[in-house]
Amino acid sequence: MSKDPNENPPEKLTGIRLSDIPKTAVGVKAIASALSHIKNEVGLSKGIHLLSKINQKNGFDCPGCAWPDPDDKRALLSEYCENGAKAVAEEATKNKVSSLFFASNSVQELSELSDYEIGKSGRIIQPMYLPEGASHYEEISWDAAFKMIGTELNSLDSPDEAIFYTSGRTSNEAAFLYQLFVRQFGTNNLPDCSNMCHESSGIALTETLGIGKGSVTLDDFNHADLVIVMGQNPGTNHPRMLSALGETKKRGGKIITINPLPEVGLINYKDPQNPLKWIGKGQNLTDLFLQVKINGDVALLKIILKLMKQKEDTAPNTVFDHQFINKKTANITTFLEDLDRYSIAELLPQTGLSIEEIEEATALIINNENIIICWAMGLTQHKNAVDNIRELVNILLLKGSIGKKGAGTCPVRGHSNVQGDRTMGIWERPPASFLNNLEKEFNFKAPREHGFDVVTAIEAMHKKKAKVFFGMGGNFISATPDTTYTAEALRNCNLTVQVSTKLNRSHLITGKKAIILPCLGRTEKDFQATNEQFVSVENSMGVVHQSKGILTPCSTQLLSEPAIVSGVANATLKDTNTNWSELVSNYDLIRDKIEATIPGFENFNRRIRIKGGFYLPNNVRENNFTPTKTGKANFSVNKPSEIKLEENQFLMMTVRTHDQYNTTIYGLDDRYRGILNERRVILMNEKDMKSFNLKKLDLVDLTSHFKKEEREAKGFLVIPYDIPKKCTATYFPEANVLVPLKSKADFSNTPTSKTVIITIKKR
Ligand SMILES: Nc1nc2c(c(=O)[nH]1)N[C@H]1C(S)=C(S)[C@@H](COP(=O)(O)OP(=O)(O)OC[C@H]3O[C@@H](n4cnc5c(=O)[nH]c(N)nc54)[C@H](O)[C@@H]3O)O[C@H]1N2
Ligand SMILES: Nc1nc2c(c(=O)[nH]1)N[C@H]1C(S)=C(S)[C@@H](COP(=O)(O)OP(=O)(O)OC[C@H]3O[C@@H](n4cnc5c(=O)[nH]c(N)nc54)[C@H](O)[C@@H]3O)O[C@H]1N2
Ligand SMILES: [Mo]
Repeated sequence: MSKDPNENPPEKLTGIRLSDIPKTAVGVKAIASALSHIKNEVGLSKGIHLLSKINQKNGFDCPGCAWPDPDDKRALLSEYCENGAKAVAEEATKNKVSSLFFASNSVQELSELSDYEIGKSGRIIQPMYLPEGASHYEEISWDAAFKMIGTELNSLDSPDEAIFYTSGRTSNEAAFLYQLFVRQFGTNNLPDCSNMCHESSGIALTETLGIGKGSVTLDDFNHADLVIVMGQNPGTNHPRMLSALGETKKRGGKIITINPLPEVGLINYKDPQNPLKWIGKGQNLTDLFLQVKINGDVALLKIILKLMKQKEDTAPNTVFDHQFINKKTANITTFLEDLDRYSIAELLPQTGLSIEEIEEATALIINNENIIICWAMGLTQHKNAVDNIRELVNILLLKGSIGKKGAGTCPVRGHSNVQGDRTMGIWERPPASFLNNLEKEFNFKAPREHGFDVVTAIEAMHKKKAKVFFGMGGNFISATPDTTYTAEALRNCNLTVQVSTKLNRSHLITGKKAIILPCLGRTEKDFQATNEQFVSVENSMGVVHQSKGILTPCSTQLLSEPAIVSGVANATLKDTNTNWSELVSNYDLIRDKIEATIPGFENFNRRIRIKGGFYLPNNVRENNFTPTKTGKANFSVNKPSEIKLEENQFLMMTVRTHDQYNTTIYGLDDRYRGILNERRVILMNEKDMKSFNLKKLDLVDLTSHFKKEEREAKGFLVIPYDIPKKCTATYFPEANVLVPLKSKADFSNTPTSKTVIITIKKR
C-alpha cells in the first residue's frame, strides 16, 4: 500500500539556500526563470512558439490564473508572465508517463517521492488501472475503463454515494456536460476547488450585492483613484495584475496593500509587458502598506469604518454618499448601530497596527472617490472569511463606490476557469431555476437535494457513505486539508477515478481500485468527429472567450474532457434522452445547449467567435441590486476574529511559493522571499524566535491544535522573516496535514488554511 503523504516525504530536506529578498518583482530574472523552465520542459523553439500564442485572440487561454486579458490590443509575446510560462511548460513537458513507467514503479515507490518529483514524471499518455490489491497500475482500454466506472456507479445503493469533484481548469463545454451527466445520474454531489478557494466571496457577494462574482472590469483600473489589495500576492499568483495596478498609478491613483507579509511584487515591480523598463529601478506600487496580523482584517476594517463615521458625524456629507445609500442600499441603521458597539481601543490590538497607519488609510478612503478593493485567499480562508468580505463591501457602500466606472469589487479568482465552471452548474447547491432549465431542455428529473462540498465529501467518504470518487482534474489529496484523514477517506472508496494531464499524488492515494483517464491539455489541438474544436472559458471579470490549443497532443491515446464525460455517460446512464456522442462530435452543439439553459449566453456560438469574447451580464456593474433578498445592496453586521492564543501558540497561514501552481511544484525556489531550494520552512518573526530560543535554520516540528485534537508535521527549518509577531507562514501543500478538516469558515465551509493554531518544537 502507498504510504501516507504526511509520512513521506517527511523530513526530506532539499538543501536550503537563502538569498537577499529582491527589491523589485518581474524584470530580467523573471524572464530568465520563465525561459529556463520552457527550455528544460519543452525545448526552446517549440516553447517560444507556445508563448507567442498564450492569451492571444487566436491562441489558448493561459492555464495559469484567471486574470483577464485586455479587451482591445494584445501585445504579441507579452500577454503572459513568468508563472504563466511555467504553467505552460509544465503542461507541454517532454516527459511522459506510460504503462512502462508504471510497470517499473510501484504505487508505493511513487508515493515516497515528493510532490515535486511526482509532478516532474510528466504527462500521462494512456488510461491506466490499479486493480484491488495490486502494487502496480496496468494498461486498460478506454472502453473497459468506461465500462468499469459505469458498473461501479450503477452498483451503488444510491447515486448520492458517488462524488464528482472538479478543479477549475475544466472548460465550459466539459463542465456543462459533466454536471449534466452527474445530475442525470441522480446527484448534486459536485464539490469543486472553489469550495477551498473563493466560496466565501461568492456567499458574501451574493448576499450583499446580488451576484457571487466581482463587479470591476480591467478598464476600471484605468479609472480608479484608489485600489486596495487585501490578502493577495499578485506578484506571484496573478503577475499580469501588476500591469493593471501600474496603470492605476500612472494615472495618479493610489494603492494600499493589506497583508501580513511585504510581498515583493506589490511593493515594487517592473512592468511585465514593457521590456524596455526591465532594467532600472522599477516602479513603486504600494503607497501605504498595512502589515496586518493574520485574520486581523475585520478589526482593521471596523476601525476604518468607525473613523469614517466619526468624520461624517463631525462634518456631515463629507464622507458618506447619502444619495447612493438612500436609493440603493438597505440595513444601514442596523449596521451603524452595531459599529457603535465596538471601541477602537479594543479592536486595535487585533490588527497589530498603529492608529496612525489606519488613520492614513482612512484618509485615503475618505479623500478618494473611485475605489476598487481586490482580494484573494488571505481573506477567504478564515473562520470569519465571509465577514471579511461583507465588511469590505460595507466600505464601498458607504462611499457609493460601486456600480460605476473605476470602482467596485475585485475578488481575484484562482484557476483559469473556476468562475466558468460555477456558471456552468458545477455547484453542490444549484439554484432551482438552473435545475428547472436543465430538466426542460434535457427531459429528465434533476435531483433537488443539495450535495456534498469538499469538506462534507471527505467526511462522507470517511464514514463510507460515499464509495466512488471521480475527479475531473485537480489533485484532491494534496489540495484538501487534513491529509491523513482525507487519505483514509479516499482509501475507503471502492473506486477512485482521476481525469488528469499529469501524474500527481491523487493517483497514488486511491480507493480499493483506481483508474486514471488521461486528457488533452489547454495547449493541445482537439479533433472530434466533425473537425477541430475549440473550447470556451470565463475569466475573473466575467468575460467568456475562446481557447484553442496549438500543439499536437502528447499522445494519440488522449481524449478531451468532453469526450471522457460522454464515454462515462454512455457507459453509465441506461435511459438518457441525451445523445452524448453527438454533442461531443461538435462542441457548437454543446454551446447551443448552454445557450438554451443558462442566462447570458444568447447567440453563444456567434459571440464566442468574436475575437476577445463577450461579457456576461453583471447586475452590480449596472448599479442594479434587485437580485438580493431586499432588492437593494445590503449593509451587513460582521464579527472580528475571536482567536485567543495561548502563550506558546502561534497563528500559521499556508501560502504559495513563487514556484508552484497549487499542488504542482514547478521548482523549489521562492525567489521573491529569498528562500531557495527548500519548501519545508516556517517563516517567523525574529523577536518570537528569540523569546522561544530559536535560531535561523533550526529544525522544528509543528503541532496544530483544534479543540482537543492535535496534528503533527515534522521537519521544518525556521526562517526569520518580516512578519507580525505571533504570526507564521508555511507552504501548502506540505503543511496541509496540519489544517483540521472541521476548522472551516462559517457559511462557506472553506477550510481555514490561513488560520491554523500551532505550537513549535525544536528538535
Ligand atoms: N503562479 C501561481 N499562480 C496562481 C496559483 C499558484 O499556486 N501559482 N494559484 C491560483 C489559485 S487557485 C488561487 S486561489 C490564487 C491564489 O492567490 P493568493 O491568494 O495571492 O495566494 P496565497 O499564496 O494563498 O496568498 C495569500 C496572500 O494573503 C496573505 N494573507 C494570509 N493571511 C492573511 C490575512 O489574514 N489577512 C490578509 N490581509 N492577508 C493575508 C498572504 O501573506 C499572501 O500574501 O492564485 C492563482 N494563481
Ligand atoms: N493549505 C492550503 N490548501 C489549499 C490552499 C491554500 O491556500 N492552502 N488553496 C486552495 C485553493 S485556492 C485551491 S483552488 C485548491 C486547488 O485544488 P486543485 O484544483 O484540486 O489542485 P491543483 O493543484 O490545481 O491540480 C493540479 C492537477 O490538475 C491536473 N490538471 C492540470 N491541468 C488539467 C486539465 O486541463 N485537465 C485536467 N483534467 N486535469 C488537469 C494535473 O494532473 C495536476 O496534477 O487547493 C486548495 N488548498
Ligand atoms: Mo484557488
